Amino acid sequence: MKKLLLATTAVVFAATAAVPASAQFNDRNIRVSNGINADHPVGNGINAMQACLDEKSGGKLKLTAFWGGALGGDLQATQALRAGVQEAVVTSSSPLAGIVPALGVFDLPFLFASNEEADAVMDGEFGEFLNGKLAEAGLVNLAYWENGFRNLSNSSRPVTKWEDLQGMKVRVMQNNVFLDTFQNFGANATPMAFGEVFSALETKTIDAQENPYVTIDTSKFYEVQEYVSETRHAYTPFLFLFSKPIFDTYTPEEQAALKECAIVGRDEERKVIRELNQKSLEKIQAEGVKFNTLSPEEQKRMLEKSQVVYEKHKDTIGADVIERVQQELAKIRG
Ligand code: TK8
Repeated sequence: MKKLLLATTAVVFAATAAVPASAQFNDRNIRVSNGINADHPVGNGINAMQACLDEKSGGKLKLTAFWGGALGGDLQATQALRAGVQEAVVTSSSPLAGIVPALGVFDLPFLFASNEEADAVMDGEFGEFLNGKLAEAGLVNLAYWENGFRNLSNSSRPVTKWEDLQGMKVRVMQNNVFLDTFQNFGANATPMAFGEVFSALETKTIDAQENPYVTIDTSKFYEVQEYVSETRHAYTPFLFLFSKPIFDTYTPEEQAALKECAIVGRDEERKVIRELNQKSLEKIQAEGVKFNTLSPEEQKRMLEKSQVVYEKHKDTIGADVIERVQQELAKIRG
């Protein structure tokens, strides 16, 4: 009997040690806003993040994802985070350059050449440096996920050189670097929230838009576009942002779990999106969209043509910020 009692006490002790005390984890419903749809790899990332949170918090930290802009556009959702009325958003950095100008660095045309370069910059010192600026604006960036290299789709003609963009009505994100980049190529650039893009393409209010293949696939832009050109003119990260006013009320254990699990989600999302990229392109083509690539010479020409955009936005983004990222890239490139 005594032996049994001892054994039971040991089990009880072991259990209390393993399961976090309730003060460390509270029931939290975390609303996560997304502009893209649930079948985008961000969905896989959120599932992986949730599994990680379940394990760490004993089921107390719950993510509820909203898709297709159901909670409003990226910018609107981000402002709700800053005001402390919504917990989280997965957003491209670009629409937020008005809030944190340094984020505009990622919009500079042809800055990154590969996923590996982007990962190294985001997950390294430079990413941390920008996280500091986001925190000052009331935003905690839990991790950098991937949106990816952006390509152009349109309903008019194949784009094989920048001159082909002349007069084309191109939707750009709400971001001045993108606006100037496309205007500089002679396009009629129109800033627009992501949620309006499909119907604007459908009604031919605009001719073109630019996004990674996975978005052209999962947001069904291929239904209302005829050409896709592999321009890879910019890489945009997704930021997994949390409201700082809300985050600051969470316990240290909750905060740590969110940060660690956002990294788990990031790794899953990046893995899935990179597998899907080629498949999405194949699907878009199978749906009848005509595909072309750009020659390396043309990409170089476009970069040269874009130097005025680098110059023009140097002061807004911060010359120090641009220098910093270029130094990082030089290190990575060896
Ligand atoms: C999704 C957006 C989108 C972005 C854009 O919410 O606006 O074109 O690339 O994927 O963040």
